[in-house]
Amino acid sequence: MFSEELRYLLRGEPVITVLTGAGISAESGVPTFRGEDGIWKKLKPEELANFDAFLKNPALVWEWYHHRQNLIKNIEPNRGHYALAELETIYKRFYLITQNIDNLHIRAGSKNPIELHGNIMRNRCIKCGALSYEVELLKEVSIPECSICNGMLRPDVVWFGEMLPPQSLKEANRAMQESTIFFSIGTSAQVQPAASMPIWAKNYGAYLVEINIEETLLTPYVDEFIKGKSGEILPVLLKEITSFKSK
Ligand code: BV8
Repeated sequence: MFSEELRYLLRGEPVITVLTGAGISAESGVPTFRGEDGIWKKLKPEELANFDAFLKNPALVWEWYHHRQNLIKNIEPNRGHYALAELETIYKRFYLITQNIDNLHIRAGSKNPIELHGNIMRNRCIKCGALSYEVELLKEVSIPECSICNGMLRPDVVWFGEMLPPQSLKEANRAMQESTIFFSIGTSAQVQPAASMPIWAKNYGAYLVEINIEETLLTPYVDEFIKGKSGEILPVLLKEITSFKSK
């Protein structure tokens, strides 16, 4: 399943960066965006996942996020998330960059994922900027308000047309420049700037591996494409690594 080249690099002291997308959470039951049951099949992102839509109809946008928060509350990380959390204990230099807002990497034990697009379990006041975590408390409120200044709360996620958090971008840039192996896992590689990160890492010299159930826009550029479900492939990768690391 894995090339000799990849095994050789993993046996050494690589700097590993992993970029994940919605595909890594699919086996937990979180709908992806472009799959058969994809979120964007039913809803148009421009109608919901952008600030203008929010200002126009905050209650509708909140209804969508409350729905997604409720869905995510009832599901568990899968073996792919846990394998990545385990890998970061084996390799000293390991970066996890995620496009996902579902909080599943943190729940699986990943220590400090670089959350490019924020986290659905955190809210932010559009007036004073205060962050709040009492998502559960606010579930029934159609437009939650800030407990500090009574301003309107929004989900602390990055919408289309919004800049990514500067600190996350800074950490992601460092990971791209330093990585010797870059894994792109469960992403259709269509949303910028995340979609360009594997290419930048490869241009900086990383060995680029893609894990996906189907080819993507990125596939022509990767050094190694491993077809399959991340929840099945990552535990096998972890097992191989622990076997030669223990020798
Ligand atoms: C930005 C959070 C600078 C919210 C998300 C015009 C004006 C303004 C901007 C743009 C513009 N034109 C283009 C842009 C840039 C825009 C963009 O890229 N648009 C795209 C659609 C063309 N990007 C932005 O706006 C970004 N900001 O550029 O700022 C700027 C600012 C102003 C003006 C100009 C520039 C911000 C983008 C962030 C948007 N927020 N999420 C929320 O979720 O509610 S995006 C959201 O969609 C996700 O976070 C993720 O990034 C993306 C979905 O992609 P994937 O994760 O890849 O999921 P997808 O379903 O597509 O694919 C799943 C994959 O998994 C598939 O390949 C499938 O085969 C695979 N899979 C399935 N099951 C498995 C599996 N693989 C393995 N195992 C399995 N079991």
